[in-house]
Amino acid sequence: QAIGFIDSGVGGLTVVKEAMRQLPNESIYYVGDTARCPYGPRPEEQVRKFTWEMTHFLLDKDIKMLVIACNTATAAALEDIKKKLAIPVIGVILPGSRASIKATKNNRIGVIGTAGTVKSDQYKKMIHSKDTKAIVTSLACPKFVPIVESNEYNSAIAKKIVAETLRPLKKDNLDTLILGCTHYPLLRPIIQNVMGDSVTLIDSGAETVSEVSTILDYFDLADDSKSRTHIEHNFYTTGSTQMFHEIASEWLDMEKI
Ligand code: DGN
Repeated sequence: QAIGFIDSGVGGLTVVKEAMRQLPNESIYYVGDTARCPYGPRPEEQVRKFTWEMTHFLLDKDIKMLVIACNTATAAALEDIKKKLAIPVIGVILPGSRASIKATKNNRIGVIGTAGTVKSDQYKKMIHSKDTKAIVTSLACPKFVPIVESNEYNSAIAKKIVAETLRPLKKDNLDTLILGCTHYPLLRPIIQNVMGDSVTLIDSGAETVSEVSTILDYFDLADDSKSRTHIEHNFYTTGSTQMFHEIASEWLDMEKI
């Protein structure tokens, strides 16, 4: 049985990349709702509906665990989906929050994400529920996802937009910045360059995969490498397969997707 991953587009591939590294014996089913991306500006109710649609698609494939590899969808739908499914379900916000508390030394944490994620205030709430001292600054970066989805994440225009968007955060003396959108790790080198080396970037997706591993072990669901005949990775998109394929094969460094 495979682990299911869902995202509004290619962003969840950053989580899958980490899963392939940390959990090389696991099969993966991925669905990206590229046709309806971005989710960021959509009403919460609609994001919840779309997230359920992807979830049902993957349940039909008989997955053993679901990773909501999208912050916007996690904020809108995790609690609802978790309550209703019999398999383990995990989102990306709690693992990212935990990692930021661990990383910060001056208790100044920044969060960047979509408008939906920032509006939900879930990172701030989560961090404060664990560590009341931290000062959390959030910033919506609605221009970032379209740059990634159009495969321009290495371009000069990407550098310009990231620098302009993150400028307001520079005055906050942050030592930790959560990449609160799974698309953002593709922009990581540019974000790091803009924020400077003194700021630790937290990739919520990568943190999530460490927790996936713990959950698989806990429920005795991990695939035993010795008994495996082959590992299968299946990727689905609701949008252009060509663009998805280009980004996926480059990002995941896989010939055959
Ligand atoms: N990758 C998604 C996230 O982590 O929030 C959002 C992308 C989007 O739909 N704007």
